[in-house]
Amino acid sequence: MSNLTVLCLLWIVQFQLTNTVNEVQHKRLLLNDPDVINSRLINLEKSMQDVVRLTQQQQIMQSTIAQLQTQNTNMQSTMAQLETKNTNMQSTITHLQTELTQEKEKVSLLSDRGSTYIRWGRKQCSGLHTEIMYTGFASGQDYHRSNYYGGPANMLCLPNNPELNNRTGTSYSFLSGTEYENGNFFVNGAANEDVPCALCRSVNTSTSIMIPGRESCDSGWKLEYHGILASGHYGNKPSSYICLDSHPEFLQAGEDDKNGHLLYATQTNCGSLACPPYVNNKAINCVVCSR
Ligand SMILES: [Ca+2]
Ligand SMILES: [Ca+2]
Repeated sequence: MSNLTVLCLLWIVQFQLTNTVNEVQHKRLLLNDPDVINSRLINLEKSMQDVVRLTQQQQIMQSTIAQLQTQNTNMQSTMAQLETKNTNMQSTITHLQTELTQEKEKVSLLSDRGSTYIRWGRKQCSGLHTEIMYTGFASGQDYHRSNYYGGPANMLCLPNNPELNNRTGTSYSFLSGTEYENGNFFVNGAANEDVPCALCRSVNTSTSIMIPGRESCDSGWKLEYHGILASGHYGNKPSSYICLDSHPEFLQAGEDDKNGHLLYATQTNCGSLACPPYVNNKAINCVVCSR
């Protein structure tokens, strides 16, 4: 080894040692530096603050979770109550549907009911919740036959579309058409005209009555028609009392005076009949009511 080499090696070793000593001295300087310590304290304080903040957030989240769990429990309870209510409502709806069906059946039955009456002197019914069963001819026993005074007293409303019987009668009981006798008392031009009639059905009612002496119906009753009381002549054969419409019509081509069963206006005859309230020798109102 040459001297130069040795010198070089010594220089290198010295250089390394010098560097090492400098490094050590530098590190000691950092550890003892107040700025470094202060910086580290500030960082530590920030970290502590972060920990505190995160802990607070965690507590808030735990509180929120607890509240949500409570709300969830309440909602489940509410859901259970609503399901119970829903079940009850479905039961109620089923019950109401059954009742509705029953009521509809009752209404159907009620709409099917009706009462009937004869409207004397008219070809049609009033049309006020009425339906016509048939229209036809008023009829009764002939007013006179020799000196006999027996036979039927009631009147009939014969339909205008008869189904005829081909057997010959026995000449002991007769049926004739009805004429307005009594001049034009019932209406102008009525003398000797023939009398129509209609069998009417008042729907949604169960009873029809004729009230003599009245021209209106009591509350709750439906007025079908009103008019005056009519019947046969006291010197003729018996005839029933009927309520002749206040605006009577005539049958077509019936103006000829052929007599038959005859209608006269009936009037009051005081005595056994209480006057008042009635008045002697007056025509008598009548009305047909239903309900
Ligand atoms: Ca006639
Ligand atoms: Ca006549």
